[in-house]
Amino acid sequence: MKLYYTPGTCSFAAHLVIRELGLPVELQRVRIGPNPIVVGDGRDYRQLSPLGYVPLLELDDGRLLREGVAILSHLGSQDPSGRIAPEARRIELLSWLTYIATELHKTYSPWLFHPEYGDQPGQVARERLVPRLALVDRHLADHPFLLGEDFSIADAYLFTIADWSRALKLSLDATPHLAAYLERIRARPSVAEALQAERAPQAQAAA
Ligand SMILES: N[C@@H](CCC(=O)N[C@@H](CS)C(=O)NCC(=O)O)C(=O)O
Repeated sequence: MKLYYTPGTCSFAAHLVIRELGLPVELQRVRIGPNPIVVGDGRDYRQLSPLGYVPLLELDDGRLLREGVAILSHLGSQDPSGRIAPEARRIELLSWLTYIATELHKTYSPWLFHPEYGDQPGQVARERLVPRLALVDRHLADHPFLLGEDFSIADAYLFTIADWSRALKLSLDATPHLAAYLERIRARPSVAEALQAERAPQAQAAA
């Protein structure tokens, strides 16, 4: 399969799950923005993703999977142990994925990836994120991961998104459990592997 990704964006969640599961993948870097292109061959990326956003997963049979939550769910179903997306916790998992996608991801991202909007959306994002991250923090006070003992696809997504707090200059002092959780996940070998692969010369060459 091929993952279309952009460093520093939400596509990292899918990449992290791929590394956690040791799945074979070809990385295809995308330059997002007003004229998104596939880095390397310069193709107009909107031919693949009409709104020009990552992630996009191309399966070995050529099918294209769009939308981060769907991609994470597909990848989760590839885990033979079932631990990264446990079927018995399906609704709880869906609840967290939806919360991250709609309450967190889309509160951070318009400002982060569109500096042309100026700073006001960033200020609005910070104010909206404080209570939303506090809810997560209360949950993590009693649980090492969102579903309890095991790392799940929701953790890959939450780590990717909540880590943008640094770029947004949003202090996590008021959410210490979340801050500790992010450091715990950052220490996982999959994070280093994914970061290294995204920085590989082949991925950088035509950037
Ligand atoms: N609904 C999409 C949104 C993905 C998304 O927002 N991707 C951002 C990066 S995190 C992007 O590619 N933005 C490009 C742009 O805003 O031009 C999903 O959940 O997969």
